[in-house]
Amino acid sequence: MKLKDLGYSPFFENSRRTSCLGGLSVARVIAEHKEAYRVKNVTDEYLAKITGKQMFNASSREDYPAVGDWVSISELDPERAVIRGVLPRKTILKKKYSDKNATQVIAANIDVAFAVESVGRDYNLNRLERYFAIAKDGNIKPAIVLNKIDLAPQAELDSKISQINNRFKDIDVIPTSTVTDKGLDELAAYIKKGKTYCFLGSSGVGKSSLINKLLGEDAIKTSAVSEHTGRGKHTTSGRQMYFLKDGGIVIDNPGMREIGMADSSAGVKNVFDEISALAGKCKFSDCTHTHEPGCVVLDAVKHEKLDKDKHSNYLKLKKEAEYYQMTDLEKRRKDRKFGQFVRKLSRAKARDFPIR
Ligand SMILES: Nc1nc2c(ncn2[C@@H]2O[C@H](COP(=O)(O)OP(=O)(O)O)[C@@H](O)[C@H]2O)c(=O)[nH]1
Ligand SMILES: [Mg+2]
Ligand SMILES: [Zn+2]
Repeated sequence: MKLKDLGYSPFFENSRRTSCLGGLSVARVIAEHKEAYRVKNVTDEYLAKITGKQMFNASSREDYPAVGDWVSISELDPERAVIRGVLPRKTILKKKYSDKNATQVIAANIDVAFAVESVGRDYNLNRLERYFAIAKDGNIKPAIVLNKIDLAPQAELDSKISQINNRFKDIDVIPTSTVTDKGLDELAAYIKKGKTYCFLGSSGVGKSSLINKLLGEDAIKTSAVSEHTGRGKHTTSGRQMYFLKDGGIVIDNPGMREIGMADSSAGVKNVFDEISALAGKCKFSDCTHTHEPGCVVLDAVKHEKLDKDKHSNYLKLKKEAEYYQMTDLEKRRKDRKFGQFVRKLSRAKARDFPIR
C-alpha cells in the first residue's frame, strides 16, 4: 500500500512541503470518536488527539479535523499519536443548519458524494436536492444511488428514474439492491481507485448494507427498519472510512436524519406542500397548527382529509428546524431554562415528599 492508495495526491504533498509542519509524517483521519480520531498511514493506525493549543486556536468546528482530512502527526507510542495540524482541504462536505453560524463538517477531501435514497416511502426529490446543494457548496461531485429497487415493480422504478433524470439533468443515477445484488457491479465500477466517496442519506436507506456489499463482508452493523415508522434505527455509531479491495475509499455516515430535513424551514415547507397549502387559510396568520381555533390544518386532520402521521411529522420537523435556527446563545439559554425547570421540579418533589 502507498499513501496514494489512501487518497493522497500532489495537492496535499505540496501543502505538506510548504507548511511549517513539513518535517512531520502525514496520516488520514479514518474515524471520528468523541474526543479522539483514528488516523492511518501506510504502515500504521493510531488513536490520535489534537493538542490543547489547536483547540485553543480553533475559531469554529471547521478547524477541527474531520474524517477524510490529511493531518500531520507525531507518534507517541505504537498505538497513539498527536495531531499537529490539518492540511488544507481540497473539498469539504458540511451540514449547515441555517444561515446562522452553526455548521458541522461531515467529511473532508471527498471526490464524490453519493446521495442514497430508497425506492419506497422514504423517497423524496426535495431531499436529494438538498444533498446536492451541500455537495455543490463543497465543490464535490454528487451522484444518486437509488437503493432497494427490489421493493418496487419495474414500471414504478422506471418512472422514478425518469423523474430524477428530468429534475436533475446531469447527475448519474445508479439503481441498486443489496437483496438481489442488482446494480452492485455498476456501483463498484463507478468507484475509482484512490478516490474517496461519501455515502449520504436518511438512516434506513441502506448505506451500511451497500458498503458491506462493496467490502464483501459484513463489516458494519445494519439495522432492521422499524415497522412502525418505516425508518431505520440508528446503529452505526460513528463516521468511518473503509478501504475497498479494488482501491476505492468509502465513508459511511450514521444518523443522517437531520441533514435534509432540519436545515431550513423552507425545506420543511417544501416537503409538506400539502400542509403549507392549507396553512394559508388558518384564522391566525401565525397559527402553529397545534391548538388554535379556526385552524384549517387541524380541521383537515379531524375530518381525515389530512394524514395524522403527516401532521405530527410536520410538527416534529418544524420544531427541529426552529431549534437549529436558534443561535448557540439561544440554545444555551433554552437548555439552561430547562435545567432550572428540572431542578425546581426536584426541589418541589423533595418538599412535597420529604424523606424521613
Ligand atoms: N429490501 C431491501 N432492503 C434493504 C436493502 N438494502 C438494505 N436494506 C435493509 O434496510 C435496512 C437498513 O439498512 P442499513 O444498511 O442499516 O441502512 P443505513 O441506515 O442507511 O446504513 C436493513 O434492514 C437492511 O437489511 C435493499 O436493497 N433492499
Ligand atoms: Mg448505517
Ligand atoms: Zn393552523
